[in-house]
Amino acid sequence: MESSSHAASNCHDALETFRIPSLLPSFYYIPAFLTTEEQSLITQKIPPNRWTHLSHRRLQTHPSPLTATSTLLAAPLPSWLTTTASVASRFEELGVFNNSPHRAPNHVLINEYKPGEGIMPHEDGSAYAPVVATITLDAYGVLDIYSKGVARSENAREDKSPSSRIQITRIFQEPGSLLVTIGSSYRDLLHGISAVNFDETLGPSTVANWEMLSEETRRTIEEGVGRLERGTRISLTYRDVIKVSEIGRKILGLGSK
Ligand SMILES: O=C(O)CCC(=O)C(=O)O
Repeated sequence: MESSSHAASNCHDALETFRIPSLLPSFYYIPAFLTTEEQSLITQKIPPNRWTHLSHRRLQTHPSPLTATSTLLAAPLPSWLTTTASVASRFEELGVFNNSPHRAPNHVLINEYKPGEGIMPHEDGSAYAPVVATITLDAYGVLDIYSKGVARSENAREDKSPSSRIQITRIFQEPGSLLVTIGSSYRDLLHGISAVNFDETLGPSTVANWEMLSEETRRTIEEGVGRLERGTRISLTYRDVIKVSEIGRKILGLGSK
């Protein structure tokens, strides 16, 4: 990881180097945030018995799912999610959570997508502070970014089907990369991952962070004339849940993990 010497501050100075220039505002792409060895150290620690199987992916939630009132029952994140490869310290160096209420992540969703799987365009909502740090493990991903507007059909009724969304761009996520989404990028845009076996037409005019990708990645894409075969990708999305209840700690004695 290309680290910064900036001390953590109230803004995101250390992240500025990594801002995706063609995308305003605040998407940051940090290539090679983790080495291949660090990625497999984390992958090996993902508990095999915690998966929830959804129609187009499987999911784990740590330390626990939010309650019906979008509250997190206070409990620490499993230490392997923060200390392996010093992930939490690296977030601090970059100042990723400097402006969030707890100044650190308290919740992690782990998604696994096999080739042909994805997630519909959506927003992450107000339960979380507007900052998400996404680590990509094992295989590349392509995040589609959409405006919240929808195309209107001839009879002027809103068509909210995925194909009617207005796609703005795509962000290519190399294995080991970190993508940080902050502020209005979080609040005002939708994101999704198309459920395909191959990504097509990848290139400088369609991928917002093309210039930030490694030469090897760009060469591989160019050799495939913009076409790339999906592998199985795992994503770790670190967030800060705004409402935290201490009741779990008090009643259930959580927090000893
Ligand atoms: O896997 C990803 O990179 C995106 C996950 C996502 O959009 C979500 O969990 O809301």
